[in-house]
Formats: sequence, structure tokens, C-alpha cells
Amino acid sequence: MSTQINETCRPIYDRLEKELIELIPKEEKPLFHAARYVLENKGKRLRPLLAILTYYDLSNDLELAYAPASALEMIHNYSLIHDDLPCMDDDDFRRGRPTVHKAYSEAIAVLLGDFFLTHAFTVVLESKGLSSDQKVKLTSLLSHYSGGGQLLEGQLLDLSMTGKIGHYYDLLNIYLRKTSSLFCASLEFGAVIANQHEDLELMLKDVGQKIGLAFQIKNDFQGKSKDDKHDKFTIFALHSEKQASMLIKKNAEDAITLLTESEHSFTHLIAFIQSMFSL
Ligand code: GRG
Repeated sequence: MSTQINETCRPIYDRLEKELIELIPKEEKPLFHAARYVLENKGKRLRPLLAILTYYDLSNDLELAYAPASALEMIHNYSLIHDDLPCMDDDDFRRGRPTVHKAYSEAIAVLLGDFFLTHAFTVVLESKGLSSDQKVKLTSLLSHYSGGGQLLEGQLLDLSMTGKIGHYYDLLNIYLRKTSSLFCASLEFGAVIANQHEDLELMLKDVGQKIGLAFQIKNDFQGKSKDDKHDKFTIFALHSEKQASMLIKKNAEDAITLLTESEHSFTHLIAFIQSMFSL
């Protein structure tokens, strides 16, 4: 990320890190120990940061967004823990440390994923300062985007395409589900916490889809050698590296255009997206 956005986001990032740890129950139980092992190892926190910055640009406030944004990071971590399992992508390392099933056990990894998934809903429902109506909308977004038609279907389609080459729309279908879904949830979270109209949510969903596509294609570059070894269906089955780079730029720029054309001023969100894609 650029220095400028790091300076803007640093206090938000630091506060979010505190919130994430605070939200894990304090008891010394194996599951909560493993939860701290995962969350103390810092990720980029893109999904909560996108939610918080969307809310900030719409309201000029930050406070109300930290807890619900943390729920998004919990869902994301659940999906990574399960994705790393031997029956899925079978990875030994995540963020430079042994994956949960390696550091603890497969049983703990399954249950920790389940814990993060369920706890995310508790966190939203117990978020301070939100109305019941807002909580219903947020939990409904969470269950929609992490559910059977989105994140889970994306993962299943992704696994089922191993060793095969599909059409571009097959790839889009996978990427929109396995990756864009949580970006859509993040941006829509920002709008709901700021009590905005549903029309704005629709536009932000569009933005989330484009950021997710750009992000997944960027991720394909980073994981290319491993994906090739495992015969994964990625953008490189259909496009050259040059075309893939153009698709990253096009989707990220289209997302920014949508935000720029809005009646709201998404200054911080746009700067963050620019920093994500070095625009
Ligand atoms: C197993 C329920 C279940 C879902 C799996 C999200 C997912 C679906 C699989 C993870 C593997 C993968 C390639 C996901 C696409 C999204 C992605 C690129 C995740 C990595 O996100 P980052 O880079 O990770 O934001 P950090 O570590 O920064 O949080």
C-alpha cells in the first residue's frame, strides 16, 4: 500500500486489531487459544477496512463500524482455515505460519472455522449503537454472501474445476462467488451501518464485484506456480499475463468510476482501492 494511505489507515488498522482480539472470549479454552493464534497473526484486513472506510465516507464517523467490520474478518478467517484443510487446498502455511490444522489439529481447524462463522453473527447482533433493523440487514448480508449460493458455491465450483478448463463465464462465476462475495458484503456493510438507501447498496455491490475480480486475478499472479502444480483453473487458462494485468486495471478502475460518479464523496474508499491495485 502507498505511504499516504498507510498513514490514513494506520490508526484504523491498529484499532481494528485491538477490537478483533477483544472479541475473542477471554477464557483459556483450546478453541479460543487457536482463535488468538489466527487473529494475532496480522492479515491485510482488507474486508473490514473496506467496510469501515465506506462507512467513514458516508458518515464521517468510525466507531460504530469496528465491531460489525470485525465480523467480516472472522468470516474471512473461517473460510481460509477451512480452505487450508487437507480435504480442500491442503496448505501447510498461512501468513507465514503453520496453518491451524498443522499447528493444532484437523479437528481444531474444523471447529475453529465453525466458531468464527457462528461468532461473527453474535458479534453483529451484539454491536453497540445499531438498530434492530440494521442488525437484521447485516446478518442477512452475512448469511447471503457466506452461504450456499455465494462463498460456498464458489469454493465447490473452484474445487470441481481442478484439472479442467472452462469458459470465461465459468471463471467469472467462481471468482464472483469465492472472492467478490465478501468484498460485496464489506461495502454493503458500510452503507447499512450508515443507514443509507438500498440503491446505494446496489451500486456498492457492483463495486465489490469488480474489486473482487481484480483482487482474485492479482492473487492468481501471486499463486501461479502453486496453481500450475495443482492444475487449478485460473485466469491463465484463458488469458495471457498481459491480458490478465489489463483485466485487473480495468475492473479496479471501473470500480473507482462507479464511486466517483456517486452523489457521495468516497474519498478515503477510493484512495484505499487505488492503493490495493497500485493505481
Ligand atoms: C472453505 C468455506 C470455504 C470457503 C473458501 C475464500 C475461499 C473460499 C478460499 C480461500 C482461498 C482463496 C484463493 C480465496 C480467494 C480469496 C482470497 C484471495 C483470499 C486471500 O485473501 P487476503 O489476501 O488474505 O486478503 P489475508 O491473509 O491478507 O487476510
